[in-house]
Amino acid sequence: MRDNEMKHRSPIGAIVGILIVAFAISVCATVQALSDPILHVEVESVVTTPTETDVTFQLIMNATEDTIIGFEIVLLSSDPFVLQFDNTTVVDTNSTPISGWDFVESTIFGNPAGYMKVVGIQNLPEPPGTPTPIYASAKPMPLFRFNMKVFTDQPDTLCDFSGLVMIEPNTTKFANRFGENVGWVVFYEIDTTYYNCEQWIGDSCAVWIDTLIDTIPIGTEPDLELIEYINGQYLFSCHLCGDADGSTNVDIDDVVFLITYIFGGGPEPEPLASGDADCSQFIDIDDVVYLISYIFSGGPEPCEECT
Ligand SMILES: [Ca+2]
Ligand SMILES: [Ca+2]
Repeated sequence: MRDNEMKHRSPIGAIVGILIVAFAISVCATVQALSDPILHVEVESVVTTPTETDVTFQLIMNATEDTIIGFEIVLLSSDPFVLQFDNTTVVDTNSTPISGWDFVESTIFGNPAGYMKVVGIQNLPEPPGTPTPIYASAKPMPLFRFNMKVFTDQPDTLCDFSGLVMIEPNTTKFANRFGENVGWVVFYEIDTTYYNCEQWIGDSCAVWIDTLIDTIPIGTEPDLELIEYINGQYLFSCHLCGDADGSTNVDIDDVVFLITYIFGGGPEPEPLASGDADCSQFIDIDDVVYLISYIFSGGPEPCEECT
């Protein structure tokens, strides 16, 4: 039976050529776009002081629909002349991966070092079921920590200076246990040069039907509907939280200053955030109570990230 035989139809094939189409997966992506992202990747923000020469960041991830067993993340500094990557201290403070990854390495590049690539892989243990680091869950998990070096011999110039540690989406990938990129769209090449022959006459086909579509993956790119990237911010703060009067220490004078500001129309703290002793983002009576507790009753110290 030759009716079902497939044969190359070169004349039409040459005319039709090859169509490049984002195919099939786009249907899936359309459905997914209506739901929440399946990956959240975040560089946590850091508030530090201008005299700090090493700043440690943590990168965390929340995978809601798939188990992640590998990643390749490219980070970049918005101000590499101030804050540069330092690959000698990538991963945890003990030089071990936070989440039990089998292998993590980092590479810095750029001059000054404004880029860093970190690669981690995890071999699933046998038999399956043994705990692995990044199961799909609603719980954010740390992937690794990394240090950045501060380059300046004039710390005072960094007062209230802020910048970003950004995630480069187009080169950052997360792999699941099947070796697939999570949150990426696959683009296919559709080859229409092959057809079925319905009726043969001798060695020639009289009637061609039913295009056979041969699909070949030709590329991928991140689907930002599926992955949420959150950049980290660093801020060099020159004020002490709770030091409402700017005296460089925290004492009863700050309580008086805050009470006068809140209730008596007195001057506001400079900068305003220095009056936010509990880092609630507001300055109110709670900060007064917080400071009184700290000064007189052994309560917790003023917070560190009043911005
Ligand atoms: Ca003070
Ligand atoms: Ca407050």
